[in-house]
Amino acid sequence: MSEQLRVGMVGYAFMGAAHSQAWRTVNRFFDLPLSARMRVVCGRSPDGVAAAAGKLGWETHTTDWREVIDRDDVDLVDICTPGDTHAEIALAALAAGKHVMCEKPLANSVAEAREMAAAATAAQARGVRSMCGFNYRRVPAVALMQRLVAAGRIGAIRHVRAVYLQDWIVDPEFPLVWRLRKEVAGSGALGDIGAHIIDMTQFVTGQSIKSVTAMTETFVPTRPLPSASAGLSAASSSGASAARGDVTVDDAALFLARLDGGAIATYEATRFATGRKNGIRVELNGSLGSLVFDFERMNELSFYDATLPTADQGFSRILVTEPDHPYMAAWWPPGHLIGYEHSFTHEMRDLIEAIGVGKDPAPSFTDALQIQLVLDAVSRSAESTRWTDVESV
Ligand code: SOE
Repeated sequence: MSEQLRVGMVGYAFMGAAHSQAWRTVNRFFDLPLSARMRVVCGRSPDGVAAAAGKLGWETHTTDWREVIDRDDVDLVDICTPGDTHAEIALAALAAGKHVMCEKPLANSVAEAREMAAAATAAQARGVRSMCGFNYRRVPAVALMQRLVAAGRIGAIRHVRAVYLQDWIVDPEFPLVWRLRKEVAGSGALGDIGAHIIDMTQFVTGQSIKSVTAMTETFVPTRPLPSASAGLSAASSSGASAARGDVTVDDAALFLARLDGGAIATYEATRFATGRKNGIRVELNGSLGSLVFDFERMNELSFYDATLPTADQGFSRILVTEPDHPYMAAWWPPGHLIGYEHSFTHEMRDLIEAIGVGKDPAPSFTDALQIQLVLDAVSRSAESTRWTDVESV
């Protein structure tokens, strides 16, 4: 039995459940230097957190996140709360010498993200590791895309085309949940889902966004206030009251970008793409070929190899289920598919591996700060209607 990595998690809603299944599963499929132990889960509602502990598999529970950090039997703090609490919890955890896993986006502002990145860098000297949770880069097909680009298989990248499309707030009577309030979520579609495609495209291309020109839109400016029963992420318009409040974030964010390796890019993140539930698509066009990832077919990667004889050319579908595909050797025999939740298991795999061997996991808080700087440039550009440079880390 390997040494333990004792985890305390703060937050137990959607992301908390996703992380919990990853912590539960990871050592059962991957051989790792440390074995995750789910010591304590924290949430604000005493009944809610007690129920979540039982359902998700945590040994104990508490309503006080400071207790999670103070406990001697917690080595890592996993932050799955809304963005307005990330900085305070992460900074306290790092100061206490705990490793930190923090859900994306890292923070609600550049100032907070800078402070978190500086604290994480300082903590590295004490062997304390931290990582930001951009799970989609751990989908095997996305990791394979990165590998093929790095191997030069599509040559010099000219175009990057990325969309993240949802439709869960198309109904104007959908309540004003926390994701629609700037003071809690930081931004709307931009930070929540735009951040994912920023991370995915920078990860697969190895290029960073250096300047943007953007527009954002809020189609429904007021919404019914949620009733107490609506929860943090009410899934429907039931549970709303008659009183309305202001939506203070973007419903959609679109931008053009220049990357530092010469590629030009388009990005679209929206919660108003009616019929698109969680549609993520990333396409790269290079001098030697193209690659396309579509989350609705997440076990596949499309590859157009322009170096083949003309008669043999065409988009081919790689089924990413072979043992020599990223992460796949740990799962099922070839041809057996995996799902959304596996991306989180892979995230914890990489985190545990890094902590166990004493290296820094990626994306680091500094990597996540750079994404925050892109989000900030997009917001500034949408306001000024001008091309805007991304500040340097
Ligand atoms: C809500 O838009 C959300 O849960 C995001 O917060 C996640 O990061 C995304 O993967 C799915 O949608």
